[in-house]
Amino acid sequence: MKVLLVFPKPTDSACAADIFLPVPSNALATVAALTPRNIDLEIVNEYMRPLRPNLRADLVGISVMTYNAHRAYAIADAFRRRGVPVVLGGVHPTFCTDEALEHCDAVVCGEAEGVWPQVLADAQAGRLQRVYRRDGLTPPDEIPLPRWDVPGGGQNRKIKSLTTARGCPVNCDFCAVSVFHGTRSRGMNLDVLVEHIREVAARDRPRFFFFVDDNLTIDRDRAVKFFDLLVPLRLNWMSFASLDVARDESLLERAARSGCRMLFIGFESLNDENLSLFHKRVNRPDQYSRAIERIHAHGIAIQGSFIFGLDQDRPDVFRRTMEFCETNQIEEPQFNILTPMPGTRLLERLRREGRIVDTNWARYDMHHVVFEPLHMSRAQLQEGHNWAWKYAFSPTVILRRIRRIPSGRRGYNLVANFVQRMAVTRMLRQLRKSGDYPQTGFLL
Ligand code: B12
Ligand code: SF4
Repeated sequence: MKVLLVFPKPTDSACAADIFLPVPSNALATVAALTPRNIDLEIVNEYMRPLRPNLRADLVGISVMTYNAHRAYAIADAFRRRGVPVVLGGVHPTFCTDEALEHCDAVVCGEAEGVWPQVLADAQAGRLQRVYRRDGLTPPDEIPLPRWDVPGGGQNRKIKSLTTARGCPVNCDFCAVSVFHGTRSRGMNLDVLVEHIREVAARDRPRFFFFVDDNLTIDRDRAVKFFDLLVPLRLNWMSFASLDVARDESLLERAARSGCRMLFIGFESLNDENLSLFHKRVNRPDQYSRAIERIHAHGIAIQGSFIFGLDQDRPDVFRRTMEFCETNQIEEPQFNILTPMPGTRLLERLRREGRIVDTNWARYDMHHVVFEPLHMSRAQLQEGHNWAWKYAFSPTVILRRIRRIPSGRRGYNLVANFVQRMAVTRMLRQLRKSGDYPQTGFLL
């Protein structure tokens, strides 16, 4: 049996992340690792190479996020017209199962561990069930290392991504991670992981490892052990963390010593009320500046992410956020529009309040307005978001930001910022193309 695994790329995507951080999702490499070795396997990640329409396969598995669901469904429909059975998995079909079932033979809800081998056996026997769902979450020692050796499944040569734990206890209203992967952090065996990292580092010599956990430092003792094990490998790495990492000098010091060069931090908002309303209580805006200073003091750069359109945001939020980023020298600011993703409490609430105005999933990429904000118009929110990106990545502002970075780190950050500028230009062009938002001029 030949199985084809696909990660779809929508042609109209406005995701800036696709250019400045072109890291293929671990999802397919993980599903590949769960596939018995006697099955012929091929991966097509449309971010890496095009999907040939006549590709031969006996079964197709597609990984689906919300913003690429329309592309996933088009691929699924095309294969099914040729009589090839299709299985959909990932976060979107898990929460929109009935919708997904209109385009496929079976849906895998939740994590694929413990389920995928059964799907393959049923497909081989010609008796696929409609829905597969494992009982409970995968125990950490059953989470496999991703298989990047499968034909077509190549990783970004310079950045190797790896999950070390799943689950997040914070459980913010706008995020489905805690619903999907649970509220307890499930850490994989560190000795096995570090051995794997050692092998990959020796073989491929990547510039960076990207630990794609939701929050690498959520379990402090585990993080300490991990960082200490990484020190001899002399790596450069980046990851996601929450701001409480800055309260712990010794953890920061160990992270830096083990090669941490950048932390992706979700500040989300400068407004306390917003953070309580959306249950992101780990963040305390009055402590942001001090926390940033501490992280910077260890030579760690910050990719800081902000959400616009939260219920307490008013039209001055864009300028205030920009001033904050400049004053605090956030090396790589990122701006998202609040987006009610399937599976979140936010979507339930906005539906109840009658505030969802756009149900086209293609626009659920965090760069389009799909709901009615409380204290500004939709046009103001869209334009404010576009302006923030344009302003933050204008050459003058990049150079101003870079000038303040210590000289040792300036070169890398300069390149990263100008690559991001290209991505932002493309994103804004895409947004203009799809734009039904009049220029209000309120920011000018
Ligand atoms: C790392 C990461 C990134 C990285 C790396 C890119 C990438 N594509 O992975 C970066 C920062 C670039 C990124 C960007 C974006 N991301 Co992101 N990202 C993540 C994160 C933190 C981890 C993903 C991961 O590697 N997980 C590990 C793998 C193994 O788990 P998994 O994907 O869930 O796969 C399992 C199951 O879902 C299932 N499965 C998945 N696919 C399939 C397919 C088949 C056939 C089967 C059987 C099973 C199956 O089996 C797997 C093993 O159990 C997740 C949050 C999370 N914890 O999942 C968000 C997440 C996936 N991202 C999200 C979003 C919205 C985005 C962006 C759109 C944000 C933006 N505006 O830029 C972009 C899209 C870019 C892109 N091309 O994908 C959302 C998606 C929500 C949704 N409903 O679609 C998530 C869930 C975060 C959230 N807060 O809700 N992201
Ligand atoms: S936004 Fe971050 S902190 Fe909040 S639940 Fe999602 S992963 Fe956890």
